[in-house]
Order: sequence, then structure tokens, then C-alpha cells
Amino acid sequence: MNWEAILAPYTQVVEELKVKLKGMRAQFEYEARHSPIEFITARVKPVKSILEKAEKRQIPLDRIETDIQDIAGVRVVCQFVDDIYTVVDMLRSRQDFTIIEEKDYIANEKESGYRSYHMIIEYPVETIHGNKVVLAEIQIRTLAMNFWATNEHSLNYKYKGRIPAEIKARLHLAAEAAFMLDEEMSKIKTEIQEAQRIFYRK
Ligand code: 0O2
Repeated sequence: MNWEAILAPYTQVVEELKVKLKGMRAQFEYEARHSPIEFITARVKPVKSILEKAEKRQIPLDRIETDIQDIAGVRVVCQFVDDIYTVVDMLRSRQDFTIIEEKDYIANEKESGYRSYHMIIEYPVETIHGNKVVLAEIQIRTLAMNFWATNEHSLNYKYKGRIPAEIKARLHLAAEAAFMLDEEMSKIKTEIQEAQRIFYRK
């Protein structure tokens, strides 16, 4: 398989989405309004991970582009839980892509303790061979959810998906602690935002 050719449109999509989402963040800053977006990261799934996921889910190679929905992945990290839903609403109102699926792992936390809001979109991208519509996944989460997910992801990698029970139990406790941190911060959100406005004005 010519992976370079297959992944080129995904690289383009990831770059375009990064520019657009960073643009949204900058517009909030120009208007001196609280930005619901703290930072953005993005990646194209490495070939090794694509092949591992395909094997695990028994996806034939000719169905990879339709069945693996996160080859292009963008992550939006927010300060507060409310911000996640502001970002979701803003993404819903955009005209440059179509949302085909939404998964709210905040209201419906995963068994692992994972929390995040996922959107699967169809994004039209111009290539030198014409227009191509590719799938991309946007993950929207708070800083606390991101901290937890990053650490859990590393442990999953280390233990090849079989995290020992004791560590799993600690991860569950950590997930609850992260959730409480988000809840507590939400309660003093107005105070924090006011303080940050004063700070930025200086
Ligand atoms: P990577 O290495 O991040 O790319 P599903 O069949 O719906 O359960 P699907 O289709 O993979 O699974 O979608 P889902 O559940 O929305 O997960 C897609 C991505 O979300 C994952 O990609 C992770 O990035 C993240 N994710 C989902 N569940 C967890 C979790 O329990 N812990 C962590 N840390 N991340 C999670 P990949 O391809 O698994 O991994």
C-alpha cells in the first residue's frame, strides 16, 4: 500500500482544521473574550497504529478509510466543562464540514474512566486529483480530562491494553478526582475569568 499517498489528504485536513480552530481562538482574543479553547493538538495516526487497530477490529485493508474514523485526529483542550459544549455548538454551526456522529463520553463516561466529547466529521479537502471527502475525529476535553487520558494512554501502551487491576483501580480514583477538579473549577469559573481578564489587560 502506498501509505504516503493515502495519508496525504489526512495531513492536509489536520493542518486545515488546526488553522481554523486556532483562528477561532484568536478571534476570541481580539475581542478580549474568554476563549473556550485553551489549546489544540492534531495528528495523523501513524501507519503502525492504523494497522494495529485494523487487525484488532478485523477491518480489511480496503475498508480502512471508512471504518477507521480517527486517521485524522484533532484535539481541542478547554479550561472548563462548559467550554466543551460552547465549542461543540460552534462546530455544529460551521458550514465547512458535516458532523456524522457525536459521542458524549462526559455524560456517558467510558468504563476505563475516560471522559471526552467526540465528533466524527466528513471534511471535504481539495487534492491535486480533485475533491476528496475524508473522515476526521475531533476530541474536545478539559485540561483535567486531557491529563488523565494522556497518562492512561501511556499506561495502556506500556501494558499493551492489559493494565494491572491495582493500577486500574487507581486510574478510576484519578478519573473521579479529575472530574471533581473540573466541577470545583466550574464553581469559581467567573472569579477565575475575571482574574484572567485583569491579568491579560496588564
Ligand atoms: P490513539 O492512540 O489515541 O489514536 P468504539 O468502538 O466506539 O469504542 P472507537 O471507534 O475507536 O471505539 O472510538 P472511540 O471510543 O471514540 O475512541 C477513539 C479515540 O478516543 C481513541 O483512539 C483514543 O484517542 C480515545 N479514547 C477512547 N477511549 C479511551 C480510553 O479509555 N482512554 C484513553 N486514554 N483514550 C481513549 P485510539 O485509536 O484508541 O488511540
